[in-house]
Amino acid sequence: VWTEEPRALCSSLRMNGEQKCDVYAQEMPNFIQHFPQIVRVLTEDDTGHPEIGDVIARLKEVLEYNAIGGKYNRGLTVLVAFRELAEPKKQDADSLQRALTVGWCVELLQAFFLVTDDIMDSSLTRRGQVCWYRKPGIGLDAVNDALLLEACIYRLLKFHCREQSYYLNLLELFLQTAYQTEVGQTLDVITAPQDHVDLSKYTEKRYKSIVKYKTAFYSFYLPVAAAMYMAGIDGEKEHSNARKILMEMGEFFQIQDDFLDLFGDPSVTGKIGTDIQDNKCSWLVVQCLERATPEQRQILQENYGQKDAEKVARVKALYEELDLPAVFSRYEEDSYNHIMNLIQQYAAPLPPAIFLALANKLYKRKK
Ligand code: GPP
Ligand code: MG
Ligand code: MG
Ligand code: MG
Repeated sequence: VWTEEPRALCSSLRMNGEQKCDVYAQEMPNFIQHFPQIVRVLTEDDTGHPEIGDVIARLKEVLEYNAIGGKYNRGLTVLVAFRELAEPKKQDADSLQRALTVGWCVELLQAFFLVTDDIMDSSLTRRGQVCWYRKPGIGLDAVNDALLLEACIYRLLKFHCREQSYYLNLLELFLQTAYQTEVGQTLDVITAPQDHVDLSKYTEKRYKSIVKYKTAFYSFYLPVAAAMYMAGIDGEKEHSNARKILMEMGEFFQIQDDFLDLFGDPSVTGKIGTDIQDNKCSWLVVQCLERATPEQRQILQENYGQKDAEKVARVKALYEELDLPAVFSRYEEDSYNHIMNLIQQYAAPLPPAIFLALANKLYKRKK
């Protein structure tokens, strides 16, 4: 049943109702205010090396265009989880400063992925503005800009965390997560060839592998795991329990993303969908194939994976005939219940509030 709102669960855990539950909103001003310092540290290189002054100016522009304007959920999760996990006496100003920085590192990893993902997906808009690679004068130079964003992660980690006992854990976590995401992006692009439609590849099994790697690790496990390491929690059991919940949230999050790609409002999501045109193994096409008659399958075969707006509209109409929006609503409800069960089962010894606050951000989101 869809009665237990995260808010109700929070109060049942004797948390302070909505106020304590929306820790994300509380941390937001703090998080945003830290950005100028991130830019300052990253552009200080300038002073000793005047010959790269123009590079630094470009980097500043890249950071401001591509790291700002999202929801900051991933970055805020580091901060929220660190506050829940670290003992109060270990939450001094310097430690919080480091948690803010690591949160921004997750946002920079995201910016690096999004700049390149938008090129691969031929997307038009992102976060309510033109994709960076589509800006006049940028084009494929955006590839190098993305590489700069990635390099910034490791420069920040070195600058702020090099002396910390968890430094190596954080480095390995970011490197491994980037690899996993790239594995996922590879699965995503090779399952969506540009020149032909092969409906037999769009299976539930393939779908789950794609989203586990391309989304769940970096969006959910990474920020919580980073906070765990910073709080001194480095046991394999603790990490695998947290991962169990977070990977499931990640799968749900990407299913929502696929649903919103077609049924979301671009003025709210900030991006115009491309999954049908791009021949993607989207949750919608997988659901469609599980329900389609041979005739409907033929319609999909003839209209999927092409730029033509009429063909895209034909696919959307087919999804509506099959009631996929209702299928999604049912799935959302089931997934919510499933995740609440996982939290009860696997949160300990971590406070369930970390996972509940995340779930609170996720369910029924429109962007
Ligand atoms: C989301 O896919 C996955 C990513 C943004 C990871 C990209 C990974 C790289 C290694 C580049 P998506 O294309 O559905 O996202 P969106 O809908 O935001 O474009
Ligand atoms: Mg994309
Ligand atoms: Mg993509
Ligand atoms: Mg998408």
